[in-house]
Amino acid sequence: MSRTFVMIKPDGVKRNLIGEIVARFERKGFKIEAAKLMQIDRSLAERHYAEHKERPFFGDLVNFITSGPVFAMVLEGNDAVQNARSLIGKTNPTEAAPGTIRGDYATEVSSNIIHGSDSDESAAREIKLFFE
Ligand code: 3AN
Repeated sequence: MSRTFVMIKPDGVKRNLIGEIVARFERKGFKIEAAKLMQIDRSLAERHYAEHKERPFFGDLVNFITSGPVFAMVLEGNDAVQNARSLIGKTNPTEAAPGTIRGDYATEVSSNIIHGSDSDESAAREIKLFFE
């Protein structure tokens, strides 16, 4: 068993998709270890997205993720990082397969509904950032 960090972004919360999305993870077999609705401040946003600091979309990304509440979760399951990313789908919703969360609910990369850690190291870092 391992853990991953998953966060429903402000667009997903505004569209009332929390229940729908949580249900998909539960049906897949994940256990919810922790969860909270919270407002991200700029300092936390900049630390969370530190790896994208030099990218042209960094400012928009920080503005977007701080634009309203997010729903942050720690999920536990087999190969948690990879299994969660399979449910989430590709970063660009245009390329995300139907049946995935981004494939079913999003149309553009700048508001793609949900975040999931991309490695065990990122998961540990992000869980610490949001839940300690
Ligand atoms: P993922 O969230 O699938 O791991 P990353 O880590 O490459 O994808 O990107 C982090 C976030 O940055 C994405 N969830 C998306 O919201 C945003 N993003 C990535 N690429 C772009 C882009 N070309 N234009 C705007 N936003 C982007």
